[in-house]
Amino acid sequence: MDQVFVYFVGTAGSGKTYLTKAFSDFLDTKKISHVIVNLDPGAEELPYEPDVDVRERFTLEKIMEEYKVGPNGAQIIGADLVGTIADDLKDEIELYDADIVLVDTPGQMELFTLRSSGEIIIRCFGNGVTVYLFDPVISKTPSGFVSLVFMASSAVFRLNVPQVLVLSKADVLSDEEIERVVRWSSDPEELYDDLALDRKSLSLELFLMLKDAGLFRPIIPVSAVDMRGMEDIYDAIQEVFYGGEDLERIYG
Ligand SMILES: Nc1nc2c(ncn2[C@@H]2O[C@H](COP(=O)(O)OP(=O)(O)OP(=O)(O)O)[C@@H](O)[C@H]2O)c(=O)[nH]1
Ligand SMILES: [Mg+2]
Repeated sequence: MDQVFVYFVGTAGSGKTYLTKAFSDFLDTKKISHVIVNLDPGAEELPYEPDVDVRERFTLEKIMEEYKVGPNGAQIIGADLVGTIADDLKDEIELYDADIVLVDTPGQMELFTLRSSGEIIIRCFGNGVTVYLFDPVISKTPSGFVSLVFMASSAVFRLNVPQVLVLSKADVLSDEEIERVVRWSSDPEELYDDLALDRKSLSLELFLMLKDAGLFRPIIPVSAVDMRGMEDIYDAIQEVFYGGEDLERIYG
């Protein structure tokens, strides 16, 4: 059975690192072998122990010193450098012979999705799915939610791998807010109706097209604090690769 690579992608601070940790804990309880790869050279403290860590090769701090650039320039150089060591990272990952590889991507999603490194990594590693995190605070307004749908769609266009949508840090939202976001994600017409009149420069047809293209999909509320949604992420990944067949049975 081929390894499955799961990339946690989302805007800065959306909860990628903590969700990586939470999902890893969940896989532990299911006794599914997995490794964690940290691709963020700027990560300071991580809540998990990475098995493969890009910081062993370079850190943001060292890049700033060596290239005499500020933190933003260093992020860009760091993202490009990650692409150059894709083969080495893959070799290191293979030593573990794990069934699932969780990949925690760098802070700013555009560095991973829009620069070439993300695509290089994903092509090199193979068999990937992205878990795209919707920031809860941005997601609660209709215009914020629409904006995140476009960003998530850009990741699909760019990386060309299946995507699972999750509503991150659901514990900070009320049940009503969560239900509303979930309804928007499955019913573009309701989202369109909830958009303020002055924001309706986007046509309903555009939303419906996105839905037809599979870019509007039911979102999974998740939380690294109360662990909700882990089983749902797992099921969604299985659905992508095995049409719903249980990974435990396949690997067992
Ligand atoms: N309430 C709540 N807070 C969370 C959750 N997940 C993460 N956080 C908090 O949100 C902040 C950012 O979480 P990270 O997981 O570091 O987010 P990230 O996307 O990896 O951030 P960058 O890599 O810096 O872009 C941290 O202070 C976490 O404690 C969650 O499920 N619930
Ligand atoms: Mg992080």
